Amino acid sequence: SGNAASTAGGGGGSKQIKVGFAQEGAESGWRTANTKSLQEALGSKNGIKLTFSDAQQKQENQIAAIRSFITQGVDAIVFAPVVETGWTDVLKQAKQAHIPVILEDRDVDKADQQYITSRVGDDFEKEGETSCKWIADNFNGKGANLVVLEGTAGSSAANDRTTGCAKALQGTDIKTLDQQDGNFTRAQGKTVMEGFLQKYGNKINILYAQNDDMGLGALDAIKAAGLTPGKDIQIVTTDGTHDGLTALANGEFNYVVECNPLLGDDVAKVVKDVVAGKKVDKLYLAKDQAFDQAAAKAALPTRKY
Ligand code: GYE
Repeated sequence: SGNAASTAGGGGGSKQIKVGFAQEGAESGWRTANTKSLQEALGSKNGIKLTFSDAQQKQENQIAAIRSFITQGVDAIVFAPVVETGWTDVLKQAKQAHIPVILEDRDVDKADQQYITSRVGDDFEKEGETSCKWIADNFNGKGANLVVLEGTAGSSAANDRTTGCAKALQGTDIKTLDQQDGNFTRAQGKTVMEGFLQKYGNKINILYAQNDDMGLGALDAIKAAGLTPGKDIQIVTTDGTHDGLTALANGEFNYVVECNPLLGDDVAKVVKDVVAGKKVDKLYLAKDQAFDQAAAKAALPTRKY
């Protein structure tokens, strides 16, 4: 009969899981790959019905999206917090509604950890440390000058990369001339680098851009100033997107530390386990590697993002 046919179908009779995913924006190549990974995994192949929202890097938009997921009565909320602080009220509301909250990518601060079931992400502090260890290894003892394009002010990705970098530079003679927020975008990476070049001219030896996109934007500014990126100014970035590794293979970047954005499958597994009442870990960290120019050339043909 019709009934037998419908219960025999793919889901085995188990009902769909409703998930609301509040993404923080669409600012970078990393973010594009991350959104795609989550949209694929939080879909029918895992028995999930997804509601997606893009907050355009604005906390108030992200809070509104989470509130609407609570009103809709989703089974789980996934979100990538644009900044670390300011979530307590909305997270309390989710708790009162008995909706588990799973972070993907960035973290919230200590005070709000009590409302978080689990986080799937990368180790940003280690990324910062790896980036600046390369700088220390190559420039310590040469009286070199560094400028830093930081990611979105108040984001855990930027805060932790800055902390990790400071650790690696401790005890070296590398001087940080300036560090400013480039909001993880190409446009702002370019504008802020133009300002650095106007202020410090050819005193700058090294640029640490906390993501590929800001580094790519800075390339325009450096070339417009008549300097050769990768030579006059050596450049270290984070992410390892296709565009970033291409600049590295071309000799315009010098070192790229990976930040894996393909978190969707791990997030889907955590969501399914939590909804099924299974115990999950508080933290799932992705594995990241680092690339020099030769490694980038080797990796590019099979790079997935
Ligand atoms: O490095 C950057 C993106 O939070 C790890 O956000 C993420 C960062 C990533 O805009 O490209």
